[in-house]
Amino acid sequence: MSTLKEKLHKKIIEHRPRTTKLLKDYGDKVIAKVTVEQVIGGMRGIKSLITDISYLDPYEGIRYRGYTLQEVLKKLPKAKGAEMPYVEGLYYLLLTGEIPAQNEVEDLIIDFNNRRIVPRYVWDVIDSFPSESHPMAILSAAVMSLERESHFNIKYKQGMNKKDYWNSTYEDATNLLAKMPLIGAYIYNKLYHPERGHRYPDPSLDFGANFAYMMGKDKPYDDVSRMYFIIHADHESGNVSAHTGHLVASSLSDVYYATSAMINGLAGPLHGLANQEVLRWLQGLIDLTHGKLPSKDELKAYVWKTLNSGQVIPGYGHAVLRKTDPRYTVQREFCLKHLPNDNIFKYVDALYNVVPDILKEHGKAKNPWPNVDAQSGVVQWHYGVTQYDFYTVLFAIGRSIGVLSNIIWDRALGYPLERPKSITTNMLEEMVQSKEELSHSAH
Ligand code: CMX
Repeated sequence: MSTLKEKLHKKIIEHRPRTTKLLKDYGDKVIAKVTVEQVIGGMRGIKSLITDISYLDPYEGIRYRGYTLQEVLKKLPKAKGAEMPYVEGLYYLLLTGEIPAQNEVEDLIIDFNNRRIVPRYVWDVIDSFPSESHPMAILSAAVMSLERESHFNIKYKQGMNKKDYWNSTYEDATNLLAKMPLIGAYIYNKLYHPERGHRYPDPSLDFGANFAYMMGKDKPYDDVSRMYFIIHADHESGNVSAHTGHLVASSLSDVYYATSAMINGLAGPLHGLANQEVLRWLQGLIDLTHGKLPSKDELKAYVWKTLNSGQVIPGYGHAVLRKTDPRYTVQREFCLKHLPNDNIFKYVDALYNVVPDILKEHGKAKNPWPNVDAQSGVVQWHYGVTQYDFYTVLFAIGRSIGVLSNIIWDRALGYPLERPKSITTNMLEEMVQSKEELSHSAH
């Protein structure tokens, strides 16, 4: 057993009695109430999911296993001369709650490298996609095609004990995660740089550096990739991609089905696709102003025009956050250090100074502050990844780290099939109306 898997096993054994006790001793204790607004309004804020991998505070932002993003970036081991930590170290942290030592991450990098071989049929599936297909549709199908490799399915058919579900799920999850950057880079090269042919991975490189190598990018794109995958990894359980992954896996569908489904959820413009929408929206503004940074009044007019035409401002607002997203701030700090004079960065920064006040005046969005997607495309564009349709694939590679970690723990703690109850509009009306109103409406 690898060091990580051994440690994980120990943590699972330690954790199980906590879940058992909660269920046995406090199973019927009420911890929250549900309002009509929440039922109609997409279940906002209903405390009905459990995860220890990450927690999202509305005012502070995300914490991974109790660590803020700044702490994660500071504490996780790094390659020599690197600014950003190894992505493999984050997987270790999310699974165990512990910051790994340098040698533990190095072991894991070797383990990941051994799992990188992608069957040829995956390339065939990608190659067979018709032109103009969206990279997220291709990614989802490529992951789905790998389903036949599932260890979980083989073991399940052989009659596996429930207590062992986590073990083959760990194997499936780590196998898939190791392959995700290769699949992403292959899609990129096929769609936008077919002249490059098939680039093979470099076994001497870690997750982020190998991705940069396969994308044909020099330093500091290795750090850009590490930063990108780490900050997008998890955002607790209720967001569309994480929740979809969890929901699908709860029926004991294997991680290939669950990850493909989470990719499909991430591909919507209100969620992960917003990073592509931000760049599309920014390009509209840049074209309008012929690349010359507009005045504050011109910016305001552009923002109002978008709002008045009934569209959302991409990259702003959030279902949970009520302040500037720390994932935005991490990327902004990277931009200030590495690309302070980048023209698009200047546009993004200028918008930061006008959009929140406008959204407040507009009076609809509960959170007028920027989210992760407002900033992420700018970094990619600066380093030559200008094909913004591809940005959500990068998000998906990162998000798979958190979703897969969660699924392993879901299996370890025996979380059941997810199955909430729905009601009809008639039932809801009856629940809220007083007896008098009911008899009145009956006449
Ligand atoms: N621009 C304009 N209107 C916005 C807005 C924005 N950026 N954010 C919210 N609103 C509007 C909503 O559309 C909603 O309008 P209606 O009452 O007409 O339906 C109203 O304000 C209230 O919405 P909310 O409760 O503040 O936000 P939700 O929880 O419903 O939605 C989100 C959250 C992210 C979908 C929304 O803020 C949005 O559409 N933002 C722009 C898209 C975006 O950046 N998405 C990426 C989020 C991060 C991620 O998942 O990657």
